[in-house]
Amino acid sequence: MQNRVVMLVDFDYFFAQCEELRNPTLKDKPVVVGVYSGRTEESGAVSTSNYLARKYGVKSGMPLFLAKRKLDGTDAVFLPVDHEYYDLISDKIMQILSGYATTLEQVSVDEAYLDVTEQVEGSFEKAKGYAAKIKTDVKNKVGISFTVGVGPNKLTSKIACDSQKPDGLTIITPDEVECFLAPLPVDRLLGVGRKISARMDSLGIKTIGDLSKFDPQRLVALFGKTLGIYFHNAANGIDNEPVQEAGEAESIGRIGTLKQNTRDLDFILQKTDELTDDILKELAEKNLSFKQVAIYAVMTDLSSKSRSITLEQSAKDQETIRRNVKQLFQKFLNESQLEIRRVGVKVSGFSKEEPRQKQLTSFFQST
Ligand code: TTP
Ligand code: CA
Repeated sequence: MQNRVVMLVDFDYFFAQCEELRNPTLKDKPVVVGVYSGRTEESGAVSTSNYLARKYGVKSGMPLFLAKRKLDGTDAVFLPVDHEYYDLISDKIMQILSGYATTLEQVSVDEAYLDVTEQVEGSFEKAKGYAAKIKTDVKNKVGISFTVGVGPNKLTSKIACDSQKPDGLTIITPDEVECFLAPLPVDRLLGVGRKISARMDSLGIKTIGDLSKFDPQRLVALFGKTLGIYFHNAANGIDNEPVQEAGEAESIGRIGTLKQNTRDLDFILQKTDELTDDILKELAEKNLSFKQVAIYAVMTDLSSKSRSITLEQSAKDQETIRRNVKQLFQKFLNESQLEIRRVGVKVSGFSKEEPRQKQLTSFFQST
């Protein structure tokens, strides 16, 4: 059997990079994106930060007041999380990535595995150029950079990806897997948390290499059959988990920048019509109907707002999206004074079209 070529794509400092994308003046400043708990002005935690802020010791999960203290005296910018916006950017990138792979498995808002075995004909040499091409394409189309790890399975590509960030590209061929993994600390393996790594440490297992040489029967005796076998295989770079398409996307959205800032409804609708057509293409490909339509607007002061509407019945046509987008923007313009800079359209609440006959049968079965 031909070996697999699996890629892990992990977007760099994602939330913070999205913020830099909509406001490029942030690029040379430390940027911290956080969740504000609202109790006091300073209470909350850091979601992520750009690499400049990380140089000052800012880390994900850190209390915001601590991050503020570390960045004292710099021109650091603190922003609240804007999931709607990050989701739109993420959707756009995932859509591009899926065109480059036989299967794409999205694991989080900023991470996806791609099985590209066919595309590169099983060659890791070709995979290098292929990964570089995907990076350039996404950079050109969306403006976001990411890191890629390539290996013969998910386990290896994940660890390869983590080994060099940001904007990294690390390739581990099947021959290199053992040497690559051996010197790494054992807690780099998925499933080896603090407790287990402490236990392994007491057994003299510090590196993945140590674990790979440890008697597998003893591992089973110590950790149980499932975990014991998993640890033995993982340490030896063995992982047969396929790259699996997850269920359908929860939403399909597009976002675009207007040629000029405006409050003119017709001008806005020209852009949203373009975005709508793009969404319709994807809906048709996936044979989906939607039940919610949402709009998104980024204002000239870079604040952003979204509005949505739930339909009485699922729909899949252009007219329904256009009509609701128009209504939502009409209402929105009445409520806001600012000019709009970027606009987005999103549909969600999907159902798959079923043949009428099948619908009837399931109706009778359930009564
Ligand atoms: P990560 O991929 O862990 O981090 P990152 O993309 O910010 O940085 P990099 O990959 O370059 O190291 O997480 C992805 C996003 O998830 C991140 O941008 C923000 C969010 N996140 C949190 O909200 N809280 C957290 O504790 C972590 C780790 C991430
Ligand atoms: Ca990331």
